[in-house]
Amino acid sequence: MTDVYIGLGSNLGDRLSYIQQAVKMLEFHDGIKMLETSSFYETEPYGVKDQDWFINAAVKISTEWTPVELLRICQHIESKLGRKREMRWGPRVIDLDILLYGDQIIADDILTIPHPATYDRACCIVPLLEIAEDVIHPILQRPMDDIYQNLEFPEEVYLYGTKPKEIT
Ligand code: A4P
Ligand code: MG
Repeated sequence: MTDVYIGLGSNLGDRLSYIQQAVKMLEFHDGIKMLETSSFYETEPYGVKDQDWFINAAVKISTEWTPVELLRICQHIESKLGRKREMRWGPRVIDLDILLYGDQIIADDILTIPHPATYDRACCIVPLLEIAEDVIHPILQRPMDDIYQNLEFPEEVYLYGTKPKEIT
């Protein structure tokens, strides 16, 4: 069994419901034990700026599925929830990213683990921090909160429901 962190994001339609449904589908999937769920956050879009804000969250699971098998499970959940693959970094009803898979480092055509978002995206790191405080990033060899403290251009991140009204 390996401890794995998965990041969830949505910025289309009923964002909250998509994230909640995806968490449940992971939780009740064969061979996956749900260990922890982060709070939900509203996050400024990274990459393509001209799109709605996201809701992001992260979960910690324990699993025997290999990284590629887990990717297929995540993609199956995405398509069950109606995700269509369109623009890179563009709007999506649900996105599941394998952020960390134990301390494995993978870089091939199918998978990049740790996920690139774990280096520099506040929208990914803030939820992750809540449930992976003591985790050392396998490539950077630094704890997640140290990575967070040193982000150069962090996107804005608010706990769900606390985003000031003047921010659209
Ligand atoms: N892939 C490689 N490594 C992984 C991994 N660790 N986990 C491959 C999951 N997938 C991985 O993904 C494209 C391909 O990535 C897959 O076929 C898989 O083999 P995708 O989900 O189809 O496409 P995508 O998500 O549009 O592309 P990408 O590059 O993964 O985008 P990101 O990096 O996920 O960014 N802003 C905020 N605030 N919050 C967000 O959640 N998300 C994005 C998407 C942009 N801006 C955002 C957010
Ligand atoms: Mg993705």
